[in-house]
Amino acid sequence: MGQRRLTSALAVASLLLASCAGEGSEEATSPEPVSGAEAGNGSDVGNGSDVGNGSDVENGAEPETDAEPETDAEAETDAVPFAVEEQATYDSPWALEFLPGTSKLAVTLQAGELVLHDLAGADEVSVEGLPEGIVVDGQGGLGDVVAAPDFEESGRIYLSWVTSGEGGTGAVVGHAELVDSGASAELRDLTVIWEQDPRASGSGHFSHRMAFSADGEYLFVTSGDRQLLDPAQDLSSGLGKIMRLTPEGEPAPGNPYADEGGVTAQIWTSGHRNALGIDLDAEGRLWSSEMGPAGGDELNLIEEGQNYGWPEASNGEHYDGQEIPDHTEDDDFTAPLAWWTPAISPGSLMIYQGELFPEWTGDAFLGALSGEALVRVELDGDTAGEDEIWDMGARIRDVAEAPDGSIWLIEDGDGAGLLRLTPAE
Ligand SMILES: [Ca+2]
Ligand SMILES: [Ca+2]
Repeated sequence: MGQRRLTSALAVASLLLASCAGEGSEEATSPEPVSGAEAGNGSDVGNGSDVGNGSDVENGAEPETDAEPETDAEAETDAVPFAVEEQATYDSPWALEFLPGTSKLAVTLQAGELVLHDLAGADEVSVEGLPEGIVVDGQGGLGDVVAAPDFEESGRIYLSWVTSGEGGTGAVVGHAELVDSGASAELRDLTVIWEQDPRASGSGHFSHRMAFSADGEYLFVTSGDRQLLDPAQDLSSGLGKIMRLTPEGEPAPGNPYADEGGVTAQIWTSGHRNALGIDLDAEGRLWSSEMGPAGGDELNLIEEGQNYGWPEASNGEHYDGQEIPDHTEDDDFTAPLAWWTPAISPGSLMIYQGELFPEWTGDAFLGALSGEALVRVELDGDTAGEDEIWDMGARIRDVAEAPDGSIWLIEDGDGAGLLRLTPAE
């Protein structure tokens, strides 16, 4: 606790950006990285990706483990523009949420534990009354945690996790009242309000990240493609979509396919692979980060009814080398505003609204898993500009903004550090 870890890091080189539609179709045939990553930029992203080596691709499904990337490039160290202090460590944490009006940071652990970390220094508390039957396997487990817009009055939080049932596994979302007495804490009236539909076999690409709209009226939930690919283009399937729901999990009124009923009525956008990051900017625009296959990780501006292309278009390729046409201007898909090849594996997204790092207000921050980095992308209105990639020397699972404007990261895996970033002296 409080141990100071001097971070050094990579500098980095703006790997690319600017996706530029249109720029790429012929690059699809090239074995070279499609974009960015000039030789010697110090990035160690290697051939990293969110999944394995792709050798077990069968039946159109994709491999699913979070494999360690090759890290054969020499990292050129350089001072990162922030100081890093480790606050605590956890085993396989997944998500961070600062609880409004309190000194508490909620941390989910994939194995099915919710911990309250007190910024004021009181002992940590493990919350009682977590859901039963959480499936902890592969990418599955306890997932995201977000505070309801009226948390300060209601104490309500939303959790996502993976369950199994007829048809296989699938993500669910529930809400509960968090009652925190200081020495102990519990969830009351836990109610499941949404189930990923359909369920599927395997343990990958649940996504199940959540964010509330700026007015607090709607809950966005990312629903991954479960490594089945084609359902992402099928509006009768709930997979490969971003859903817009009421706070009780009903399809939001005014959704683009509201008249269709069923799961289709939940859909806000389609053509997603594994959207593990979602956040709003100060103007209320919704952004999402998405893991591509081999390359083609994306930062997307999420707008009603748009189709983001997967698996018909991607700036990456299939793991077995099979081409996927790159995004172009005239393919009827919405292209990413920033993208990365080779993969960095963005597992989280936070749009910074604080003042502690004034030059970064309004910018997007992505935690990179295989890239073992924190990535900043300059946002200006609805456009994305340059990026910076800072080597953190560990897979980054989530990124969050604290009430004081400091940036907090949580590493991935066992013994993962909870890191507080403040401006360098
Ligand atoms: Ca896309
Ligand atoms: Ca491609």
